[in-house]
Amino acid sequence: MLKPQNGPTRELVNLDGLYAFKVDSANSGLAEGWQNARLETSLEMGVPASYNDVFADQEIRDHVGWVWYQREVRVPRGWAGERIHVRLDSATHAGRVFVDGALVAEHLGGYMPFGADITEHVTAGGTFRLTIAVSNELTQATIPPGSITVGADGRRQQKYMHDFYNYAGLHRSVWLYSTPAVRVEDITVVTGFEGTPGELTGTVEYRIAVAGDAGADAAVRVRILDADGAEVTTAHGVEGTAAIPGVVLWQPGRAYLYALVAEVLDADGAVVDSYSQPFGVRTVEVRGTEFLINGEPFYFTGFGMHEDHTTIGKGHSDAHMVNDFSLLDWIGANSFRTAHYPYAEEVMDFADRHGIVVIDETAAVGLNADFAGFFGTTPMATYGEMVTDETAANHRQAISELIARDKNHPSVVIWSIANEPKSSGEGAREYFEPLAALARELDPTRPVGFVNVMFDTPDKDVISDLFDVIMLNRYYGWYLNTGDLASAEKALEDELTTWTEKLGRPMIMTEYGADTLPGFHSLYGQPWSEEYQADFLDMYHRVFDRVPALVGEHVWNFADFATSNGIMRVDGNKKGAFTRDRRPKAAAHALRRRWAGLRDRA
Ligand code: BDP
Repeated sequence: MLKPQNGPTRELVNLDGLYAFKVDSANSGLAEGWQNARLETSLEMGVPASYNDVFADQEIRDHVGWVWYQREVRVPRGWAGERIHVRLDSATHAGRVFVDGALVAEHLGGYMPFGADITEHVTAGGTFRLTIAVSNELTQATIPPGSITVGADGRRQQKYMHDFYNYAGLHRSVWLYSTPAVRVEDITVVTGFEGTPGELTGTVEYRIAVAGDAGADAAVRVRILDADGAEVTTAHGVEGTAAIPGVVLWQPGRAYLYALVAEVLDADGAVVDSYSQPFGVRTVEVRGTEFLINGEPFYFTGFGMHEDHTTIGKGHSDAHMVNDFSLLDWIGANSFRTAHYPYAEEVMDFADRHGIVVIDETAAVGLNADFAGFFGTTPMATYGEMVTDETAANHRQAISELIARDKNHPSVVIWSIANEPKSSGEGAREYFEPLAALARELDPTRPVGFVNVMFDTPDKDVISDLFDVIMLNRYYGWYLNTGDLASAEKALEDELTTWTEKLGRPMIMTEYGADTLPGFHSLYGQPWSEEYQADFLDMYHRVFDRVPALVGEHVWNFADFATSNGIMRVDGNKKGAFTRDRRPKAAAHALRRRWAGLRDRA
């Protein structure tokens, strides 16, 4: 699944900006054929952004179902004879795309790109009406799951078992692009290296899929360019291995990117299509209780994050992204987890270019009936009741699409296939065994994991042995032993020791954190105070430093974020080291002392 790009044989037009916008209050737009005419509305909406917090209108914020976006698009006149495609980087959670009324693409799952070849529907130099319907509904079958209740007054309400607000809309860019009919459709790059330090040779195994009828005499050429654009080697054929003598490795904190330029050549050797795929040469491996990048032990410092900002919600914004990465750098973080869904491709590209390590997660969050009380949803007894075959099919799709989209990012070192699913009791193993196998089959080169919830301690969990790393979210001192860090310290260390004895695999603390009200100070170790958050993290760090198999710490969360309404949340989740508008709490300074110190010693 290649990201569209400008190149010698391809052109790209960005379709972000203002769209006519209409809320489908009765969810009747499809039946009434809104796609066939100009939307009757005076509202406009900016793309990319979540629409929920943009209007001063509670009905829009609380709407459950479809909303519609529409704009006119002009196709560049130079595109005659080319294939013309539309691409949405995401539509949360379901999208339908119409070109002058014709349905050209639809997709379920809110965090993945999709699109269509619309050549037959448009003309170069002409215009068309682009209409996009987006639904925010979550059901038992979707990833993430949810349920819709209907009140006595007929109002529909969306419930879900995850702790972040169900923002919706076109969160990422929309594109129109051209390609030749015969084109590079996909590229897979797997890297390695051999030799001794100072004289390393990189190995680049590549596989290229070509679409269209290339003809028997067509050929594929691969050119590998270094970061300055100088050609370092070439290869021929749709798959093969190229060597890079004197390779510069991609390393955490020291990124180095090459480009693999895949070219389809016609019988005369002329370039028909060309696609430039950035990649880094690095390896990832789990050995015993160690997590190795390029053969060297790596210790993760950083956060579970969220795509979340005031007003734009989950909308991608380059400036906000740069700000977040700048804060990660300031605090000394070397990594983050894309909790609890795949992030915008711009984020992954930025991490690649800046040497930030990523745990890449699917949107499978909330597959856990034990949270029903917390989120006020119906409790369910068994796995079968909680998830259906359709859930499993959508979960497989989520894993497959994530790996297809992100497989070439050197920054990605672990696939996280779920956050806090129920991993104990009947049905859990049957559900997860095929999913772990699928992730490994699709990418045999990266460790696979899931994030374990605090209820499913090593005595109860029945699936962790299926995975390469143990990723744990723990809240001793917050949800358990609230305000009692001495008891929490003992409980935490005991549990980590038990995991080590049970599985002997590397462990990453993927969440630990305490809600904190900025400006609330206490001499008495009171939960919610800035002092308590700092002491809480400090206690965890003491324990981590005593447990050799613990190979990483990701604080929950990078910044405060929006959640659904509930008596456990005051204006959202406040476990951020930064506030929602990215001001540091006391804990941020404490983390900086620890992590920047660790980084400088490395
Ligand atoms: C964990 C979840 C995370 C929550 C966090 C919390 O993985 O999404 O926001 O707890 O309660 O259970 O703050």
